[in-house]
Amino acid sequence: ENDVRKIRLVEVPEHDRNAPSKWVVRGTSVYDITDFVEQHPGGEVILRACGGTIDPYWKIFSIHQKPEVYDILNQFYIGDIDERDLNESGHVDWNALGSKVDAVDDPFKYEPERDPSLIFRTEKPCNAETPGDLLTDFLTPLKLFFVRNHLWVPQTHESPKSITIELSDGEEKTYTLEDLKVKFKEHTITVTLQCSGNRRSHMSKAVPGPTSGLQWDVGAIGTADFSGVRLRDVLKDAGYCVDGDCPAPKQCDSQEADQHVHFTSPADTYAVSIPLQTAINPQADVLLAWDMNGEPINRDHGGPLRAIVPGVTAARSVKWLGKVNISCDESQSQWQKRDYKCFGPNIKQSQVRGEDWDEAESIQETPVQSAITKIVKAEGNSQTSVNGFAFSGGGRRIVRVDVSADGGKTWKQADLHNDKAKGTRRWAWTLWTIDWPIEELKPGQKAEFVVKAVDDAYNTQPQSFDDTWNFRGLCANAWMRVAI
Ligand code: MTE
Ligand code: MO
Repeated sequence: ENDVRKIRLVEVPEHDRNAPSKWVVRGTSVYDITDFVEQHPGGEVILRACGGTIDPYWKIFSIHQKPEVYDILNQFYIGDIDERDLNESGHVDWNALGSKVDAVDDPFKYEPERDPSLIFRTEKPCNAETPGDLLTDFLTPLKLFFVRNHLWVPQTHESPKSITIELSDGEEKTYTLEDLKVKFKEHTITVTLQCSGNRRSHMSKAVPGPTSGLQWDVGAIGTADFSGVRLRDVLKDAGYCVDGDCPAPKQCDSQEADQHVHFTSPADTYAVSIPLQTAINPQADVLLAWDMNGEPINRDHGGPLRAIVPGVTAARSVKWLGKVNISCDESQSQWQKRDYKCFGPNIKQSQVRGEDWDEAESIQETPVQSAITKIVKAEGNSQTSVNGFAFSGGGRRIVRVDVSADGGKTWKQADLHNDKAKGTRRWAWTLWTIDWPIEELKPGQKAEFVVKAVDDAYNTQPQSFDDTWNFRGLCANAWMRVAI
């Protein structure tokens, strides 16, 4: 304990965002986070706290207040504030520094209003899902559409009103929303967006144990008509050769010759990428979208402009989109490199090192999924009606939904609703219903309804979560069971 380095408070402001070594203070401990800044999930915002205390920020960004985050910070511990700079109650006497302690502007002050029937998993940032029994419309009503924000919602004046396309040679072209509307053909496609973490709470009950992340039930999913222009058309206009006599594509040094398209939201600093092959494929329907169910995309869902990547995990459909660029490598962001990847069921989070993350595959197209959303119990002589959705990634249609009332011993096929979806392939979920005659549900005995779906590649869902378990609880798609 004598080895603890004692740091005088006046030294702290010298290690601000512009200094070569950047410090933050939490409580009375000092951390040199220079090497962490680049990996910070929230991006550059961490720089605001450098040269001062991180405490007021963590009060606002309360997602930091958990052991995993304390562990990360502890790796960068360098010493304690000298006792001479503490007040009688043992706290750092920041007042001694005078003007150095600015009030922290709370970026969550300007969040939009939200429907109280959503289930809020966190408030700041807002992560809210649709209750299952309200997921019964083919097109999800906008006010009920799940919200998944990693950070704050940009204010209207902060969100980009134009989009800059940067090609691999660095050449840039910028389009305002108006430019996009007048220059290119408008397309409307029906797309189901599903968060990679949907049904995570179900996976958390599997034998390997709890998973880390927001413990969603079935409602981190929704379907809407999105209107906008094809990214392919815009890339072509910006000078990228998409068809005809194209020169040989740029040679990339990385192992995969494939290039990637990055989507960046400058306002909340979120960024991810998709394969260039998906972006330019005319059958993939990737959009720069401004309308959702016929209305301008609202603030929560990424308006004025967001990327829509159909059939791909919703994390790639970047909201408040401002920049699109082509690169030899995947996006280097936290959300591309250190998240949205599944490891084997034997791997614990603490075992995974940087190289392991680099080698694991990013989730793009998602596996076949289904869920029971609403059960209407039989009254008198009627039938018990079981309802749900089924969905598969990559534009694969749902061809069959099997439902059991006895825990998966015997099965029947559900009626698939005949909702028409717009788009080159099937990017939307299929809703289904099955009515179970009362006499087939043994009186006095508990029924356990189970659902599994089959897509047009004859992929189906795993029976249990035990063997697809991964510590982040991603792609949770085992049979769904509901006992009544
Ligand atoms: N885009 C930005 N700019 N910031 C975000 O936090 N979250 C992503 C994606 N796009 C996110 C984003 C994730 S993980 C999901 S699941 C979807 O947006 C959610 O879209 P929604 O909130 O419109 O339902
Ligand atoms: Mo997500």
